[in-house]
Amino acid sequence: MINNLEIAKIFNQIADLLELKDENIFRVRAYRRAAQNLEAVTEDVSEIAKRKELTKIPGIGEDLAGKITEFIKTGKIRFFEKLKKHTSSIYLELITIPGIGPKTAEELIYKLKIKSLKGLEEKARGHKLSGIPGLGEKTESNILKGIELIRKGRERVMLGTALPLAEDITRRLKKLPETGEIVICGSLRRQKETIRDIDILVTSSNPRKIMNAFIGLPFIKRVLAHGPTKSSALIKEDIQVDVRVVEPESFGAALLYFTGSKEHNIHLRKIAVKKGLKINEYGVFNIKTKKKVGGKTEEEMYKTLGLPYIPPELREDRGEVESFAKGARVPRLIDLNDIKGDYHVHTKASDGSNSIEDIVKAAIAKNYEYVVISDHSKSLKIAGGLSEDELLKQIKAIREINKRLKNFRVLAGSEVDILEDGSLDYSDEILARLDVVTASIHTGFKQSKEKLTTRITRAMQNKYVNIIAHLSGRLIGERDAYPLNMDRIFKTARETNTTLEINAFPNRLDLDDTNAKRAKESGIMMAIGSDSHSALQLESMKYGVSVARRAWLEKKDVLNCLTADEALKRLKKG
Ligand code: DGT
Ligand code: CA
Ligand code: ZN
Repeated sequence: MINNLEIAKIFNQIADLLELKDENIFRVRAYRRAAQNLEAVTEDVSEIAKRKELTKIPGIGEDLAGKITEFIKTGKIRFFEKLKKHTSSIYLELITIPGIGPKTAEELIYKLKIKSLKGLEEKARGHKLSGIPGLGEKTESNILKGIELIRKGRERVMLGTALPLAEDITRRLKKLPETGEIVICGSLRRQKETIRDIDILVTSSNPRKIMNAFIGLPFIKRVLAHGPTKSSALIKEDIQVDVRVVEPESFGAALLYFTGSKEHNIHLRKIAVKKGLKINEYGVFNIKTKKKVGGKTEEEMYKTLGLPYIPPELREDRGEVESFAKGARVPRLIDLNDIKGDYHVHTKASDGSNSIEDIVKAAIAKNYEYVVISDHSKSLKIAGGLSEDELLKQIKAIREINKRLKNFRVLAGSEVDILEDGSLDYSDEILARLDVVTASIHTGFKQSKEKLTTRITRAMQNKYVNIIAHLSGRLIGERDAYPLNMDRIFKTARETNTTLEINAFPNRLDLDDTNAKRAKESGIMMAIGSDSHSALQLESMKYGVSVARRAWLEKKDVLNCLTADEALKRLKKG
């Protein structure tokens, strides 16, 4: 499945590069449309290619079909490689900075002779960017922030990027007869929103075989260390992967150690010492007798410390150790199987690529019972927002589709823009006809904390608004959260019975884990929305579930775990 998304990404990058070269706008659009349509295809393109049916995908003609075939065969598209070579790397780097477009990048390179991010940073600090059209003092500080974000982004990758790669590696290593247990550890097992490196733990009768197989994987770019039981390598996405083989007798101890977090482990070690025990990656030992008293399983490790099993997502030393040591109940965290519906899906009526019927099919395949269609509202023109008429037509179409469906329901929703003054993009009269009204901010991020907070609380006070989507507006590695008075937001959400969304799109994850936990503690329900723009993206639900788990959420906290009828009842206002 990686193929489709990988190729879509390259097509988008080709579009960017062509745009830089002032290429024919239709050609640019053709690549973008092809990319979006590829993302919407639920079957692996290599399967479609085998049947010679690539040109049946909308927007894919002979030329693009050829490029897809080339990628499947060689892992590369020569046209793309050539384009990249002929575009200077500083150019490519500059346009990734938020606020710098192609024209500004050109000016920076030719007028100011910027040759590196570092050079740009120095000039911005020294206020030397004025004189470049479109670049004032405010932009200088934005550029500095942008550079900082990009630096951070390079050190850490998103969960949604790292997880499929790690799963691909473990899937391949699992095929070896010498592999016993194999588990992804570290921050990835704790499902943190970003990850620095991939840690994998294996038990095996033949460690060397595992090591050789690992460093021989096709996507390994550079081997950093190759030992008898531990190897490290960079994969082609420039992420470091560490694989360790341990004895089955120490597997639990190693799992605990390499899952972390480091802070959680340090806390456990202190508890151990108080009990006359010592723990490390090999097991639990009695300090006096030096005898090993446990280490085969994680459960056993926790038990010897007088603790119940603590799920990896809670191991952040945010109070879990104290609380469970005192006998508090370990929450029964939700998991993907508990999800009965998706609260945030776009269709081709606005900026998505699939029809309602396509989405329904994909949702049924996921065993969902319902899905909320929530296209953009009229003001959001760049995202194809629906006019009142179009929305009313869509609601009617949804009612018709429901007549034909058994055991599945489409709920008519909308992602209504919260305008700059906190009013909504549709009248109450229109909103009243929807099953679920989700409101969110897409413009005017630069308002003050006070203004933004009031804008959102005003939206919550509307009696038709059920959910606030992507509350903070952050885009991981791209845009920070805008400032909000969270106490006021939570208080108003509670008072108005407004649900907060956990947006599951991999670069949003908004609410994040800490805010979702605080929302729960404030008595607020949460709804997970994949924010899908294609049927394939319904997959992102799992990343929303990760956030929910890290926020200690149980079924009772999450709307998706209710049936449609139960959820609609809970969403009622007043
Ligand atoms: P990351 O990679 O920054 O996203 O986060 P982690 O948690 O995966 O950190 P990493 O890869 O440095 O180490 C993996 C685990 O190994 C970590 O969660 C806990 C354990 N570990 C690493 N260094 C230490 C240490 O100095 N002390 C203890 N107790 N544990 C450590
Ligand atoms: Ca790690
Ligand atoms: Zn949105």
